[in-house]
Amino acid sequence: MESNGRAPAWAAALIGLVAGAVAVGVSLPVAALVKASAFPVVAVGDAAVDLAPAWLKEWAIRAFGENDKTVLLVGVLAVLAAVAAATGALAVRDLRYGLACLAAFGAVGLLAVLTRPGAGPGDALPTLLGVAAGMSALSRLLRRARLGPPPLPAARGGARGEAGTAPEPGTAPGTGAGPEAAERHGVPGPAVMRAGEDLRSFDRRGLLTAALGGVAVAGIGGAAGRLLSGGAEADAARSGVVLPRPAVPARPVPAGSDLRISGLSPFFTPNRDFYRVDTALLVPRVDPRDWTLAITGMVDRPAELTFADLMGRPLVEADVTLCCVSNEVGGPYIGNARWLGVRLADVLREAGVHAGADMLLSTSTDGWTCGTPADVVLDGREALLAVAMNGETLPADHGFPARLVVPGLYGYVSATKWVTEIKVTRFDRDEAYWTPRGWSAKGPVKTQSRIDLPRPGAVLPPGRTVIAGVAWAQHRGVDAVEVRVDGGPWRRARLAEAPTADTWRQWVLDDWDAAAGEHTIEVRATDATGRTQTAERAPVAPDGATGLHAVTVRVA
Ligand SMILES: Nc1nc2c(c(=O)[nH]1)N[C@H]1C(S)=C(S)[C@@H](COP(=O)(O)O)O[C@H]1N2
Ligand SMILES: [Mo]
Repeated sequence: MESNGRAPAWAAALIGLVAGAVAVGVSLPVAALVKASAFPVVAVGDAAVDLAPAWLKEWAIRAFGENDKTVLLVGVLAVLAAVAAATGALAVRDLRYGLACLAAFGAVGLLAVLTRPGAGPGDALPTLLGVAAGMSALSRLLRRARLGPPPLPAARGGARGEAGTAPEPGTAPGTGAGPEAAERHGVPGPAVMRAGEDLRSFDRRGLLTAALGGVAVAGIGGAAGRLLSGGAEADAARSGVVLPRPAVPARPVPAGSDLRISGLSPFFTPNRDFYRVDTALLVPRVDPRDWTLAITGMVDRPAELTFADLMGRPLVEADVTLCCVSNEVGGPYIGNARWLGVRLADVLREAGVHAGADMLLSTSTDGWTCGTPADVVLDGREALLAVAMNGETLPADHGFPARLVVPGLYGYVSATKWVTEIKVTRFDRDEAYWTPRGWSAKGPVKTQSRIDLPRPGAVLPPGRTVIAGVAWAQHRGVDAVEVRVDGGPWRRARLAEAPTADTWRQWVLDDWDAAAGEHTIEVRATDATGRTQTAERAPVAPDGATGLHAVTVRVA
């Protein structure tokens, strides 16, 4: 026991942290039962993603790459922990301050949860129960540490708060305002005073055992949350999917599409290496048995497709290179895959698209939306509702149970993952997620090329050196790639084959005779419409970066 009831700083912080952990731990299983997006911690993170200005998001993507979400979640948890510790510090002064702090934080969580797309009043439950549990834990911890309101000498078993202290949740109001309480606000007798002082001296052991109890509650809550979330069931259902054979197999990949040069991006990007870009803080894990896709809006026959419906239809295979509008010149957010799925145009034609409709507004389980030009999807290209990627059931990261893939458009206007609705509409009536955030409503892919070899900053031996990379102009096709060194003449690289105009093409120049010194290598592509990519630099926003990829190396 320590002296005179003053709490050491660590005890205050511990009390706050454990109370916070109990709040989070209790809200988790409730959210698992209600819905994942009703978990306030993630809702606050999601809201932060949606509210963050475009420049901040671009900075985060540039600074943290695909780890940006982990960084954000860690950030949210760090803020939570700091607030929890502060709550503890306030609570040891006066329980009411601590409770107010928890309530304020609960209000932030509620606001985030209730403003998520598709939120209902029931979504408040995880936050409310979590905050109530946190409040209860806070007062319990204080009491066990003998830092809280002292129990009344007359009523040891049922320790009550001082008059005016917020009642502990779960107790009948009024019990603390009896005659004893009134007495304690008068001039208390010496015996009462002594008893109170004794009880208020810090009980370290009491706090630690209570803290262990709180941690156990939080841990059990977290484990129950995992069990109840159904993520495991969704994963199991995904593993159980048997992919049908394609009714229309992909065009054969010509020999020589993959030059198999070590360090050069392979023609097909393995799923584990495929870039991931989305706004989802936690990857949605959708059980295909609960999933449906609604075709709504300007159609004669609105429809609803189940996963079994999709799998029962003739499936088409197509090789398509997907890239992100946020990809800087030379950046990594591009990959090529073999997709298997239903032709989106068939589904739309069955529904009967109205004349005058020019936009497909697709929505994912997490509320993200995407606007795709209808004419592009209907012009005969292999626009798919994909269920598989590179011979594997769509990975959860890439949109299981189904996603859209449209050759020739950046992902933000075409590639909705975890898609649940396609509304046929008009660009002058509807707006997709990124449009009010500073990105163009339409996003055709710009002709681009990238140097994979040599690596920037490489130190190379003098002599013959391989320069190689990829170039893309989806749905137009790449016709030529040229390379120059130190601003010299442009030289034609050798282009690898490609099955269609919808994928990237590898290229190589293998006779550069590197002399000692520093050299800058640049590349440019020309697409099948005869247009050469511009050297003029443009940032990624609003509709994709331009400029030439340049790599500087040292030969020594
Ligand atoms: N549901 C959902 N789908 C989405 C996004 C998203 O944020 N949410 N981002 C899009 C963007 S910007 C891109 S570039 C592609 C990336 O697909 P990938 O992660 O499978 O590579 O997904 C698209 N589909
Ligand atoms: Mo993107």
